[in-house]
Amino acid sequence: MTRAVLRSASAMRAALLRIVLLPTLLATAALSVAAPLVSQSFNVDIGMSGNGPPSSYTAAGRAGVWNVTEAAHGTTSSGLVDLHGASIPVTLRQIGGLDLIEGDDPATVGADGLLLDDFLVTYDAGLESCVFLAEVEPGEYEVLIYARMPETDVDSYTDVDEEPGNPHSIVGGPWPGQHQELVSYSRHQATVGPSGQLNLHSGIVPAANPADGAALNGLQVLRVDVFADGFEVGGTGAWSSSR
Ligand SMILES: [Ca+2]
Ligand SMILES: [Ca+2]
Ligand SMILES: [Ca+2]
Repeated sequence: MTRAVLRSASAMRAALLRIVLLPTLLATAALSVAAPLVSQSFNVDIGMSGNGPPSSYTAAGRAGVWNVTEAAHGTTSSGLVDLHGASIPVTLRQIGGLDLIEGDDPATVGADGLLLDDFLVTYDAGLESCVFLAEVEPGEYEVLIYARMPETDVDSYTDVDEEPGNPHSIVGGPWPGQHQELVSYSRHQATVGPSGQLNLHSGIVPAANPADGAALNGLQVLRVDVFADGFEVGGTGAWSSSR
């Protein structure tokens, strides 16, 4: 009897403790939801594993950790990290780029070569290399698509579904010694809605010879919303001046 009473008293204390603690726990949960979520800017080198640029490498966007994925046709890559190396829930599904190629342009050296000299290729005018990003935090993004073939007379045709008007860019040409818009990459401004989808493509330029191929070397996804705490300060800043 005594033991039962003791247990009962102990259970009552535990219940009281829960009642006292619960509002605190709820308040903590509310705070963590209200705080800005982890930045969703990230860099992806599409190519051979272990062959990514260093995190000091900016390319045409922002420096930060480079995810590296072979992004084989029909596969979904997960475990991505943001520029700071923190895990993000974003997944990357690739469809259409059937060949992963290591093709060295002697002109691209150092980290530029690590990004550009490995890439997916499509040789089918009706089949682009498509990257379907999911679980992207809704918001405004600047998207850079690296789409340069090592052959300087072959171009690629890029676009982002979530860019208003869905404009297409033609990317290619001799390496100018550094990244240059429409030579090594195209720049897009995209709005990610509640679906969290962000889809980008690199395909054969209309009327070009499909046998020459079109490349997808990598991508940078830069969130341009500015949070109250200044954690995310925007994209490259080139967008507003270039349009
Ligand atoms: Ca090279
Ligand atoms: Ca690489
Ligand atoms: Ca690459």
